[in-house]
Amino acid sequence: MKTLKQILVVIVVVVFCSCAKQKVFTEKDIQIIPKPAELKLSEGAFEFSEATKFVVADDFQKEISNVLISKFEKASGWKPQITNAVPNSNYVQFTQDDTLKDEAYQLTVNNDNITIAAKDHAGFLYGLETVRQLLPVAIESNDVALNTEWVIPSLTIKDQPRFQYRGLMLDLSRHFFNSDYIRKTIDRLSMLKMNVLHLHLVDDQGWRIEIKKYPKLTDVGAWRVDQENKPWNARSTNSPCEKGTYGGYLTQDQLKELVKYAQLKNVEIIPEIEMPAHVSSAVAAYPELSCFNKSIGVPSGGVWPITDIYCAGKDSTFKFLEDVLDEVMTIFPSKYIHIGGDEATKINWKTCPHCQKRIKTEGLKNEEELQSYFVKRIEKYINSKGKKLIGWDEILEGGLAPEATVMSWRGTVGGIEAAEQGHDVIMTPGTHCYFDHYQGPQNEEPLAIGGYTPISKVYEFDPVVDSMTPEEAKHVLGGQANLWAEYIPTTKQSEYMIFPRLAAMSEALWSPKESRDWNDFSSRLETMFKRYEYLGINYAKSMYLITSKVRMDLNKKAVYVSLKNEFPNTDIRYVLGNKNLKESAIKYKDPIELKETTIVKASLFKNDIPVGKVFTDTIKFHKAIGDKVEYVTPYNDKYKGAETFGMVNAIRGTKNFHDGQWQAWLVDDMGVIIDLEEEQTIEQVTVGSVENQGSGIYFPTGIKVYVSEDGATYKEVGNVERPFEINPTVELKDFKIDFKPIRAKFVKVIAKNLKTTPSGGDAWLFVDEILVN
Ligand code: TNX
Repeated sequence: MKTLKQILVVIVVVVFCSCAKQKVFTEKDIQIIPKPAELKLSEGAFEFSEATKFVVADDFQKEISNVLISKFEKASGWKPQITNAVPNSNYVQFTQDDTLKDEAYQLTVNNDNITIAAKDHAGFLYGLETVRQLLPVAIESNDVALNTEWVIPSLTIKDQPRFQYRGLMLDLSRHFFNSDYIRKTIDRLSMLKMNVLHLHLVDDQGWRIEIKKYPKLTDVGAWRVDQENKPWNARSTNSPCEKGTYGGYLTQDQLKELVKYAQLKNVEIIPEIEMPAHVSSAVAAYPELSCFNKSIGVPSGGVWPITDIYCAGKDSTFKFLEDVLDEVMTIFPSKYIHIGGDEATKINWKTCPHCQKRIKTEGLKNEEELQSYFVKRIEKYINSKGKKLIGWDEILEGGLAPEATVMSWRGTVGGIEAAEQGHDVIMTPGTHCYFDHYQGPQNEEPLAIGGYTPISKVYEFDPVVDSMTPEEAKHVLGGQANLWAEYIPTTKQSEYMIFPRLAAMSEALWSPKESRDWNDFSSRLETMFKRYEYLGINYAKSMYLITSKVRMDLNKKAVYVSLKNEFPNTDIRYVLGNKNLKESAIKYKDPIELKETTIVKASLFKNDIPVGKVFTDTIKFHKAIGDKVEYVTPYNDKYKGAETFGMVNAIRGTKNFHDGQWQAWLVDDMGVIIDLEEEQTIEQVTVGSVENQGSGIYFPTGIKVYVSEDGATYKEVGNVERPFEINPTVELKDFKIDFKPIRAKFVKVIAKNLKTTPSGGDAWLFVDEILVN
């Protein structure tokens, strides 16, 4: 006979359980990124509680369970326990299933328990990461989240990766990032089931790995003169005598710790030791590594072309590299060593007696083949230690090393060629994988290197190219996002560029191709944003930004403004003039027609509430719209803008000087004559310009305005002067020249070019519009 107390307990438990399980889940509630290969929702749910046990069979399972348990401890206030024995109910269990593929897992959730079946550590880890993403986002909270039910739906998931290589590259050289940040990045990779962290440890601007046999690599090579106040590509050359103070490096102990940590997260760290170019930092430390033993300082910014490279003739260079690689291989157990190989300008090799001798004795045709010899010799060494070599696609030039894996960055062509030759390939084309590119409209984004790779573009990435045969496609191991760090001085900026684009990359590399669906992904992403917020990740909200396209109809003298953003079926609403967006916004459908100077304000709305940043643009009409423009000095062929009417079409250029709106002059001054068609009273001329010193583009140093009634005799009516100033940003500016009202039919504007940049190069002058009023 049961006692009354026992019966009561049973009733309470039943009532309690059935309450918790009242939540009915639909597919929409499941917001996992990357999307699992197969998912079947069933009725019911599992609720985590203080009594939930994690049943583990080994230390790895214990360690990964503890990570989730500590999240419960913080977010729920209670701590599930670990056990080796399977309880009657309410548990999470790991079960071995050797029939599953590498990294695959099967997750079964029912009212009573959860099982994660896998063959390997990775599978167990990913099963648990999926459980984490099934839980309410508050599981990421550092404070107790009250009123949260820790319930996940009953379901079966059968999941496995499409590609075995799913990577992210961090460039630690252009700006240094410490262990702490790398550790966080490893966590974030594994949350997205990414399994490679490629560390770019060597480049011109800093050597970032301790090598005990060559201490100067870090004593000297890890530090540069601080010129962070100047644009990357306008930094001056440092003398070897000047001591560097800006930089840093990772010790071997720190790197070993990271490797160990990454193993727990199924992330393989692949070190990249660049050669033969991108090594100014090493040459600064040991000048004898270069052809002519040239003493140089560690560069503080852009170096182009890269000529201070390793000598390929001296045997001592190879001795040095073998010593370095020996130490590298004791730190990193990875199957691969990346040796760079990109962007070597081989002019020193052409005149270096050692290199020329090598070309002769090895029977090589030219310097390209000498690079190929270099890489093959290093590959032999790496292979002899049981490792494989990866190089950037330049290693194809002059003949590929026999076992090499190619990382294709200049598009997919190199990858295709390597696969045709039967080599393995990792695809990282700049178009889809370069996270140093802009992800939103350039005017709204923090300074970046250039390019435009919004998250929707990353999401389209497919490492397998249509033209490949099935045999070639098998050689495609996967893909990788690269975050080059010339323009990434802080961890905040690094996070901003990586997230949320990494989520798109992870789905492109993990999920079956057939399940790719931008609408679905972008809605799941909003849940991921909430996770990022709890985790303190400075993710970009660029996909909320509105971009505009402006078109001019010269006959109607009307401008048409179209608006869009990256979310599908977006509800964009706008107002014209000074109206309030919240109160008066109208839904955007077709391009907005404007015939006079107007302010356009727009925002994305969600559930009738404006979200994201408000878009504002003023379309300025003026007296010269659509008028004939004659060029005193012709614009440069590379930047024609909108040709003849470009200067007077009311369409403004953006900070992206390739946007097709800019006309440019190299060294020459700008000189134009506008024919107003009939005599008019005018009192102001405005010249729109952009400055991007890193790209050699400078504001005019002065502007003069002349007017004429007959087009023959001109009279100067106004001018401005503007001396050169260092400017680390990209800036748009309207230069206004006011004068006493005057009647005129012709307006001549001369803008002075800086002509010579501070570092002695040719200066560009860019103009998008001349407004006459
Ligand atoms: C090219 S990608 C490089 C890097 C730069 C990057 C900037 C590659 C192998 N080389 O050195 O940082 O462009 O986007």
